Amino acid sequence: MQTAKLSPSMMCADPFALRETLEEFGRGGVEYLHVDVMDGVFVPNFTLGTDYCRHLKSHSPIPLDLHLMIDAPERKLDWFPFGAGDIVSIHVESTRHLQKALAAVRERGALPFAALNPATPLCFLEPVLEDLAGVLVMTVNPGFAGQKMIPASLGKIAAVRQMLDDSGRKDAEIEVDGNVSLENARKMRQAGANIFVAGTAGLFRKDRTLAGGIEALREATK
Ligand code: S6P
Ligand code: MG
Repeated sequence: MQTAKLSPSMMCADPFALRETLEEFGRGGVEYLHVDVMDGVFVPNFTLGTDYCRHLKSHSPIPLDLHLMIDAPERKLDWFPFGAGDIVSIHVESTRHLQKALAAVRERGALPFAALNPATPLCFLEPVLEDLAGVLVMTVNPGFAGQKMIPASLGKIAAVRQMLDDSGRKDAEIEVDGNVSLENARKMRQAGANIFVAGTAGLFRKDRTLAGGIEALREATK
């Protein structure tokens, strides 16, 4: 099983305390900063954009985990700052040129992930198994924080793990995004996930400090 990694969802972070938040993430050794990019077309919301990514890059050494929820991402990759060590997730539903988009991410030295909405079947991954470094399994419908995990997600994570293992891609990672609470994180880990997007359910909570949340998530995903 791959090492468990944390990717805090920056759309859930307090925008007035970003400096302290990034310092805390540095101390906690978080592996990625998850940046939700929404265009109001692919998903019914707008969120973080290219300048925000640039600011994160210049204020923190933590690699970015770009979650592109935008139409035709292959035409927009040049707008974003990413390179070696960063993850870029392309939704299979967002493009007619999935392989091209994944290859373009790889060409820039980053890690191409294919993202699946909850109702998207696994077969979309088959033609691109060699092109991806990982799969992002959405455990809620993308667009908003604070939703409940769709129960079928756990079976889907296990099925993706099986598919990757059976096709000689034991090295490929599985990221999960949506309602990663301590309880769900444990189940997602058991099902085969190893990168956990930490949002309002597990990390950005009033009853826990960020340091406490990181520690609790580490424990839940051991
Ligand atoms: C949702 C987005 C996510 C959320 C995250 C929030 O469209 O892709 O990354 O920010 O899921 O986490 P939570 O714990 O509030 O569901
Ligand atoms: Mg996301």
